Amino acid sequence: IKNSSFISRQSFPRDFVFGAASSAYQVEGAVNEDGRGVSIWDKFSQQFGRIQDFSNGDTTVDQYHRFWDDIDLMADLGLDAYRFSISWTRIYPEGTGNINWRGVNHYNSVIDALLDKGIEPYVTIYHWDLPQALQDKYGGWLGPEIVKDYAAFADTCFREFGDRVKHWITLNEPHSLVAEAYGGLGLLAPGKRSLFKTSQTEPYIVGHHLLKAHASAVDIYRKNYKLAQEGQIGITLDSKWYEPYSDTDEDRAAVQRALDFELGWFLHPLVFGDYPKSMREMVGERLPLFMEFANVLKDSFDFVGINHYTTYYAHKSKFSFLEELFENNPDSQVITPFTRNGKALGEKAGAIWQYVVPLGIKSLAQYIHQNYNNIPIFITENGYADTSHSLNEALQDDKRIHYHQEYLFNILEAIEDGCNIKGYFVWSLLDSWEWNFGYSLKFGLYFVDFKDNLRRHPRASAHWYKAFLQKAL
Ligand code: GBH
Repeated sequence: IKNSSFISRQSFPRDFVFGAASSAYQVEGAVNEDGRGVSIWDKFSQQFGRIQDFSNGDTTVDQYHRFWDDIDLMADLGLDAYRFSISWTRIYPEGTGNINWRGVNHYNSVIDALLDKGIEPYVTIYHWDLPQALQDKYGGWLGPEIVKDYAAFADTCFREFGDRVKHWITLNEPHSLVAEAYGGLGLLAPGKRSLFKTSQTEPYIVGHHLLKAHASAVDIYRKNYKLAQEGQIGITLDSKWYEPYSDTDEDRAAVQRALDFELGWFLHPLVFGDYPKSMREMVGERLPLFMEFANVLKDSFDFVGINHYTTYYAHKSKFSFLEELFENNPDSQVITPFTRNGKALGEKAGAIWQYVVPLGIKSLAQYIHQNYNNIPIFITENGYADTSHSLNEALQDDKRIHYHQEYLFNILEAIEDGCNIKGYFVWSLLDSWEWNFGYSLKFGLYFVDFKDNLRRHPRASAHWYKAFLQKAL
């Protein structure tokens, strides 16, 4: 295969999984229904100035009520799998305590409806919507108590849904949380405590608790459920790819540090039982130790999900005010500019943070292949942001089609090079609520008309994905 426009699912290994992804707070709406409790995003989105268009997820695309119709859309596309997340506060409105059975019933219905159409549920246990009660009680992810509370929630998910869910994802993008909720500009909930200064310690404490929570859940799954339920469990990590800003050893080392402080922060402990060496050296005693827990942590996954959207430059830097912007961690002594001499590595997408660099996904896959024992990975998110609001311009999304074709082509090349990639999930099935960007960014294969009863309209990219997935008879 020499050309990206000729690839289809037939070009991929037979058991390769194709799907689409979403998360609870971004698509469900119905925030006050059936006993759901308040999450940190309910509260954060009401704070003035947090969300670009002053919106929130109270209704969003109403998938809570419309999942039957949305699952029909998925079946029509020919998806093998749907990745969605469980809202913690629908199961435990206060984070702990008594189970809210109406919440459990809801996800039972979603899972059964998917299986009924032959679509496999890939379930994210936690996609950022922490119970506000736990934030208030002990600072949420900052408190060591979170580890056992999260593990108890995960345990309940395994017990109630694990007879039918065979792919579990413990956490979505712990790096985004440490970098953007507790570091950078604090754009994600709960928003770092000081607007003007990033804490020198909090991102590392939060990261440590996220890793311990993940490994505790995997431990419970393996000890109490895996034998009977025969499922697989992993975690979803986010990573960009980086190119050196200049052709120097210093900037090549900056690329390595950028990857260590993004992918390695979480992947290194999971594969090797400790943080990357560069983090130990540069963060010093502010980086917590795992002690005996290293044994629980090491190999605590059957697969790793990778969310990948874009590629930046990496540039060696001791200090720049830019470090406070976006998500650069000052301890890494790297800044990651989008451009060099005014030129980016690829065409700009609709989001300020996204450039189209398809080779990046192949380079990232090869890097994981070479440095992390060729562990099995799923691309659990990959998608193209645009900002089109009118129905007519929105539906002709040729740039999104091009993006997916080129990224899939590079994934195929990576597989042919021996990378262990098992599946691909488009972000996203529908336009949805994009966190701090509100409704201003759109990723959907389907356009959602917020002015006309949330009607779903297939974009050209939905037709393209359907044709791509059509099985030859
Ligand atoms: C994913 O995060 C999330 O898992 C998903 O929920 C989300 O909808 C999807 O991406 C699309 O955004 O320019 O400083 O504002 C991907 C990680 C987090 C990367 C937000 C870009 C914005 C940085 N993204 N970040 S900034």
